[in-house]
Amino acid sequence: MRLHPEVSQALSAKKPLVALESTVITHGLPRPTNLELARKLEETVRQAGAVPATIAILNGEVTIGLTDTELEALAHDETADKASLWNLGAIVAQGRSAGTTVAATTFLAHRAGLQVFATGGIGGVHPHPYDESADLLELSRTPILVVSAGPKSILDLAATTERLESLGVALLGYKTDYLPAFHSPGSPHKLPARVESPEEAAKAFQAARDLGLPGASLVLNPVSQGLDFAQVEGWVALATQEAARAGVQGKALTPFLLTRLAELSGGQTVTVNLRLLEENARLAAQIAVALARV
Ligand code: PSU
Ligand code: MN
Repeated sequence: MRLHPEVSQALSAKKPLVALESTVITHGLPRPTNLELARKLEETVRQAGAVPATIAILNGEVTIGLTDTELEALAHDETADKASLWNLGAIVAQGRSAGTTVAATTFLAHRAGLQVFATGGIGGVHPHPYDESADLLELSRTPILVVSAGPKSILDLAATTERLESLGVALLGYKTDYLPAFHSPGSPHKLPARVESPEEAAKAFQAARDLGLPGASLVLNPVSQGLDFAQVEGWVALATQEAARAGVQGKALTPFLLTRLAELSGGQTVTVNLRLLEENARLAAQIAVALARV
């Protein structure tokens, strides 16, 4: 595991840090938007007073905090894999490069000693039988705070909410009582708790840690200007049918659906995806700053 010098300094000085995932760079967004976004997220975290640490696997090396040159290389690398828990060891052993999913980033960020992580949307339960993201399991056993705009809209939200409850993942609605649905700010699914500020989120996370709860605290941040829930549902239904017809499955499914949603919506889902990623990075940095004071 290689830490960027700025990241190790921040860790020893107990300065606020925010981990960022990289599957969104390698598989979640079109090029060259992916690189612009990756840079923008780091900048957003800095402006809010924290140190960013984008996590990825570079030529077999787990890297916590990429340099700008490394960020650029990863964003251009069309051969980069998508690293989750089931292929992490093999990618490292074989010297390959990969973006890390929420599951892999959660695992690696926690191992490196980081407490706060920002992403766009988490993986969850797909409508396809037995397709459930490893994000859920990893969030159930790693005590880290993750800021997202909810489970991605391509998922079965009711089932994902039930699984999060069963797995004991702490859910905190950020200024909302209902689960945000990634591209849309709301859904009909009621959340068990709500916080009104970064300080309150930091305190809830700290309390869960002090109690020794094994899982993550998921701060659910509704996107400020999102898309209509029913409209997104329509595009998702269409894209899901296409994926089934084309035989797309496994780890290729999420990237396929995100790409099709972008096309079907005339780019609207990408605009919203970028907005929510930035908003989540900002909130995560504010929470990391508050946590450093708790
Ligand atoms: N958030 C985004 N875009 C993405 C992802 C999240 O805005 O591409 C990625 C995350 O890395 C997440 C992954 O862990 O999609 C889920 O993939 P799967 O459903 O195959 O577990
Ligand atoms: Mn899957």
